[in-house]
Amino acid sequence: MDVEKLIEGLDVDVWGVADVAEIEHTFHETIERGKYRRALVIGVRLLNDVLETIRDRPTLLYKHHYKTVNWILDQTAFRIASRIRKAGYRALPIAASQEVDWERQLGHLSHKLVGHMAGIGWIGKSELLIHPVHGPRVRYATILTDMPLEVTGQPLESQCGTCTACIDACPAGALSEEGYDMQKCLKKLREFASIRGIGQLICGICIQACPIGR
Ligand code: B12
Ligand code: SF4
Ligand code: SF4
Repeated sequence: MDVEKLIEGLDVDVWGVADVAEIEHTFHETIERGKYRRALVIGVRLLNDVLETIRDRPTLLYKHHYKTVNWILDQTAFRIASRIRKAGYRALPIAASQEVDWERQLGHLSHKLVGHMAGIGWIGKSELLIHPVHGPRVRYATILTDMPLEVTGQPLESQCGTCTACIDACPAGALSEEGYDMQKCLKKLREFASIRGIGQLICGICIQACPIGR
């Protein structure tokens, strides 16, 4: 079975397949080594109109959109995993947004890393996965499987060039040409989470600032 068949009729805007052998050393210890061969990453595009409501802080509309897209991704990953299971293979869906190590701020695996290795995009100066068409305006989930899916691509070179829009826009000073300062970003996100009705570690300013995909 190919990926087109697995995602038929589902809300998937972007997808790619990476070789697990190259990245499984980065997975959380709950994921058994050698059990899976492929990582199928799926992406759902965010809506411009929602992102345009973000100026200097996350809005309630963005918070709801974030939750809705995560829910769609998790449902879709489950449905794909079920199709894989019915075809006789293993499948482990990894949530769009779930932390497993709060001290180090880690998920079970990095969707950005899977996407990067599958050739979906590059890691931009914002530290986000930048798709050549949709930019950072895509959220992701991953399905691990032993189904022998074809690996889709090679990591893309950065095409950020001289752009510094995300660096200039970040209210925490967390972005620079030298890299991303997670502690500064996290501090700002905690501040935003305390705004009435937000309650989530979200921001969206570096997504909204990127000219790619706007
Ligand atoms: C914890 C978490 C956070 C934390 C910590 C962020 C961080 N950088 O680690 C906090 C709360 C601060 C945060 C903030 C945000 N997050 Co967040 N977050 C996550 C989460 C749940 C886990 C990330 C994780 O495990 N990071 C650990 C580090 C080690 O990995 P990484 O940076 O993802 O990947 C790098 C390393 O793996 C490294 N690497 C390590 N080993 C190797 C080996 C090889 C061979 C290579 C090449 C690379 C490599 O390269 C990778 C690429 O940079 C993911 C969902 C997920 N499971 O992926 C979402 C996720 C990364 N967040 C996302 C988003 C959008 C945000 C925010 C914009 C908030 C918002 N939604 O409004 C900000 C953006 C911050 C920024 N500029 O990066 C999206 C990114 C989408 C995209 N297009 O890139 C994700 C993927 C969620 C999703 N379902 O789409 N996040
Ligand atoms: S999520 Fe907000 S605080 Fe964090 S890097 Fe992006 S713009 Fe800066
Ligand atoms: S805003 Fe510019 S520098 Fe930042 S990720 Fe997008 S293209 Fe790259």
